[in-house]
Amino acid sequence: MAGAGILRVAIVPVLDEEATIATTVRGLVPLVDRVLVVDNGSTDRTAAIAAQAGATVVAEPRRGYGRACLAGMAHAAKLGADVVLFADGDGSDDPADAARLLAELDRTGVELVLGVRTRALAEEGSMTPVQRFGNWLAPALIRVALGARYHDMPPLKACRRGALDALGLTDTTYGFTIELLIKAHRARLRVIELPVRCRRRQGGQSKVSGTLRGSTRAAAKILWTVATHAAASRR
Ligand SMILES: Nc1nc2c(ncn2[C@@H]2O[C@H](COP(=O)(O)OP(=O)(O)OP(=O)(O)O)[C@@H](O)[C@H]2O)c(=O)[nH]1
Ligand SMILES: [Mg+2]
Repeated sequence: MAGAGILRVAIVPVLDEEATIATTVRGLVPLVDRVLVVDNGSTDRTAAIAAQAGATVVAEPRRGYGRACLAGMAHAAKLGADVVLFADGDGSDDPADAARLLAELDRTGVELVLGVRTRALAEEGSMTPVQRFGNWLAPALIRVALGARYHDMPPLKACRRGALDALGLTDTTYGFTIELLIKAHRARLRVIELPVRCRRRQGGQSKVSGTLRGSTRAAAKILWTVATHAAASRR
């Protein structure tokens, strides 16, 4: 959808999502001009299936969710994207919500529209209690430390590319989204949160919240990122 000369690009960071990537890509193709699937060294058929479904596959062999997002942003910049949309590759985001986020960005002219996963709209079993707690805790901490008012660490987010690039994001792993929220707050970007559905992953294996190793590493990185920025703001 190349509306009004605005170039929209979706960025989907993936690691071994062969079961879900085709549906994810097909859901996004009608919404944007280009779907970038950033393949983080998958050992399954994710890359081939994504390409077949209509995505441009960007290879980023250095592991890390943030590294994949940053590689997607660099590619989007080369394409001259005006708007970027981040979505997960496991089918947990509803394309109808992605469309609403993009429409809200257009309608309001703000820099960032976040999809907040609300309990009322969440599919049964789509988030573990630990994940729910973490997604509440991190925004609560940055509210106390920095006065930033967010209600989730959203995988689904629509951003103006220029404003996003100007934030100078650097986190290469699971601190990426919280760093984005913190820096957007400090840069006084205009942010809108919209309630979105959260579905169960549509297949494949969880890498983050469904495993002890993934959740522990993500939680440690998120807390460390919050603490670092909170300490910097007091200097
Ligand atoms: N590029 C990259 N992507 C990753 C990595 N780990 C996870 N992902 C992707 O990030 C997204 C979120 O990971 P998930 O495993 O779904 O994490 P989650 O949503 O907490 O857990 P689920 O409950 O299983 O959905 C998916 O698209 C993954 O493929 C990684 O190390 N590198
Ligand atoms: Mg997921």
